[in-house]
Amino acid sequence: NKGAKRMILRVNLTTKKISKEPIDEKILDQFIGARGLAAKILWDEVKGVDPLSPDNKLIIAAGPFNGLRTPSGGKLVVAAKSPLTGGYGDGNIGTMVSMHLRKAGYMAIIVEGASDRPVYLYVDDDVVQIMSAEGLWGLSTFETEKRLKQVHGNVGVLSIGPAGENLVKYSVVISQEGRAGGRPGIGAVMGSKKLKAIVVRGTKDVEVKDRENFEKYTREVFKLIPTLPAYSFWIRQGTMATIEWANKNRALPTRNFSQVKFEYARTVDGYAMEAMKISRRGCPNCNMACGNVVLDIEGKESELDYENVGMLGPNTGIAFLNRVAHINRLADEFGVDTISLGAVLGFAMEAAERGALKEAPKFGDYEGALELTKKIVFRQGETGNLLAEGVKRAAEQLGLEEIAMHVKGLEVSAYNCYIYPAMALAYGTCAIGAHHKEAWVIAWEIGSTPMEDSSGKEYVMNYSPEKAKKVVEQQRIRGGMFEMLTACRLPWVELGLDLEWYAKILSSIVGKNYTLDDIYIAADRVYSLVRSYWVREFKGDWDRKMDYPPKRWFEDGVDGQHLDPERYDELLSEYYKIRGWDDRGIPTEETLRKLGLDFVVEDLRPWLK
Ligand code: PTT
Ligand code: SF4
Repeated sequence: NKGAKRMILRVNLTTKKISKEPIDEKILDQFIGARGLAAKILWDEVKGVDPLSPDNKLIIAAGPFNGLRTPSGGKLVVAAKSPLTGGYGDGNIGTMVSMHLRKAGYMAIIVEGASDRPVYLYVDDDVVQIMSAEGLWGLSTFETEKRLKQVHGNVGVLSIGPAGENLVKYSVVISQEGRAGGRPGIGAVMGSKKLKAIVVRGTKDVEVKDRENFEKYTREVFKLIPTLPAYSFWIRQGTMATIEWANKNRALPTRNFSQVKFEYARTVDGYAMEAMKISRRGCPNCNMACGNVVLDIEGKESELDYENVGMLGPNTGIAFLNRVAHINRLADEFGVDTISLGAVLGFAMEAAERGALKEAPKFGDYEGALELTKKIVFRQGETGNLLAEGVKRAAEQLGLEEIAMHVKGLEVSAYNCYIYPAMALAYGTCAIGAHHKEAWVIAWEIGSTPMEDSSGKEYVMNYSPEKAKKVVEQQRIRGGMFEMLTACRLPWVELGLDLEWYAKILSSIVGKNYTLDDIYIAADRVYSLVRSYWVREFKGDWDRKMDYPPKRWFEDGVDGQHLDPERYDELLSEYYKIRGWDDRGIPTEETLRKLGLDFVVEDLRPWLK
């Protein structure tokens, strides 16, 4: 097959203009791909706009690992200015689109403007068309993908469901009935453009500069993965093993994070899942597939992960996996983020308990949670409409900020951090708001840092500067390397695959020698660019409090223990120092120039010290 080019595909849904632009190779040198590319495009092109207006842009960005048979390299970044947070927003999704996009000859798609009628984008190698989606609007993501595959055959599909159509601020993009991406409302950005789906077929060969070494390294890694010691348990439980672990370590979000252990954890943990499991699914090119499929209470398939279950189960007080699995399946069909949905439901339940919200169920009320989920997705009534805005806005309106579990507007994922300052810092400084994806330091924090026992209390952890260092270190790998390549980080996180493999494979693809340190410098560049984006979009309203975890972790507690605000603040200063950011968390001019981000300086000038 002909070689695939590396173009940017630009589609304007207002004017219907479609154009293809060669990618600037210097940008790939500096930013490697995917998240790096998306951050650069957003910086250059999306400035000061309303995230749900036609001026926002949806970026679908691939990296050098995509389109090739790279280990667990079937991931893709979806990004935009976030309607949930108002800052940089992206997500990572396992999908065949990652393969097809590169094989069709594109590194990224930029969708701008907005259509006045529902449409989908169809990319078939060089042929690109905007097609009517009148008959698809209102359908679930599963039905949408099924119909599009009936029409177009062997393609990759990204789609939104009713949540994205109704502009639910935490709606996501779904692919392959159980893969989701774009927690900060990337689904709503598609909805605002009346873009129901993106369908891609690519048939060309993606260039590899050093084919011999590429084949050698990837063959070795694929062979190595099933031999790693953690593999056999991983394919049994996948991320679901974390329920038991988080419960034991007092980190399980329970009843809107007010508790750290769930008395019914056994009914929703990895063993409960194993008893119900009917099959395993995965992302493209993965030989350690972790998508555990069970049947829900209605006998329908549902693919479970730790975050989904932790947030829709313990955090809402709902026991029994078949019920949690049903809400999880609905979330995928509707295209709404399970983490934020679980956080919103838990918040609403506590608000009801406090008498601030009338139409909300009690903790543990499965039927009530189901009904409320539908109200949110379809924005029915005052309560549904309010909760569709996310925890931050709902809490502001109800005067309940002390129980609102979010950072920068993005709901906290499933780690409860009253006694875990490093993990709290990871949430505080994550590039998109409270997500564990950038630095999952809690396992390290529990396993390898000394307990502080001066008060005689067993569970108080320390605030050593090592923790800030560890957060940055993990951000470089997880939020940096894996998001730029794009490849799944789980072979490394869960099985301990040596990171050197990634540098070797990358070098063989691009024909330039990359060390891990080279990749980490690019990661630092992306972090400072993304931080600059937040500062620019928030204008004068930026300060270090934006990097604080939720208030609740400073106030309530585990056996009376909670985070200490002063010591957290010191840890944050340490983090800023390592990053080369000033005491407000803004990159200094020196840091920007050192990282080759000179183009940022003028825009950021009003806020530079
Ligand atoms: C990710 C976030 C996560 S992180 C989970 S479960 W996790 C939730 N999954 C959702 C879902 O499912 N349905 C839904 N409607 N909403 C959901 N929201 C939540 O989204 C996912 C895996 C997992 S399972 C994790 S940790 C790893 N994440 C990776 C990442 O971020 N980057 C990377 N390079 N590799 C990763 N590997 C793992 O991928 P967001 P997926 Mg995801 C159904 O989307 O926005 O990044 O938030 O992609 O293909 O579903 O794989 O215990
Ligand atoms: Fe996808 Fe799981 Fe494989 Fe990662 S380990 S690529 S999330 S199936």
